[in-house]
Amino acid sequence: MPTKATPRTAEIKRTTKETDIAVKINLDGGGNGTVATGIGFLDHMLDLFRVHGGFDVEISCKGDINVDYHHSVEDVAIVLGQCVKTALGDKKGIKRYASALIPMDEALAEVTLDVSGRPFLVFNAELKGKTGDFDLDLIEEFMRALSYNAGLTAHINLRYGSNGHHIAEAIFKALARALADAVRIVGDKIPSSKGILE
Ligand SMILES: [Mn+2]
Repeated sequence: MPTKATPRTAEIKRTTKETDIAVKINLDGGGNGTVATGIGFLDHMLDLFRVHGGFDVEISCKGDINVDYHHSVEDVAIVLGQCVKTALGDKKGIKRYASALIPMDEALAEVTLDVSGRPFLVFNAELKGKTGDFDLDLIEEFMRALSYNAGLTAHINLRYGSNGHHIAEAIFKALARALADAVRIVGDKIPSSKGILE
């Protein structure tokens, strides 16, 4: 059984013509770390992910933000997802399923996860327009890239809310808390009747 003594960690670097990214994660950390993606709002969301998940996270990204934020947002999610999947290893002893319902002022968001190894995203949240200079429709792109590369089945449902900043924040906090709960070690078996989780 994985113990506290063997923290589940991963570190991945990825360089393309569009972005240059390095991500480090410890799923059994204390919420420490630094995030520097060159995009203020994304740094804010990833800091929430780090703190509310209790994950130690180091993220750096140098991306083609002269174009827009799309490549950087998506590629950070790809590498973060790959790190989560790598750190989880064979998933022995994890809780696997978890859900979090998190309010942020007038917004209430629910994230339900299955650490199944089978990627799937259901995203029911109206997020249009901008907050600051950040296009809010990139949140769905982020969640798709993260869930596909981490091997998560993720259902993201906004119960209600009107302010784009609040909605995004409620979603990231709910994601972090649901993920922290779903990857928690609660036993010593692989939680699947197949005996394996990809
Ligand atoms: Mn905020």
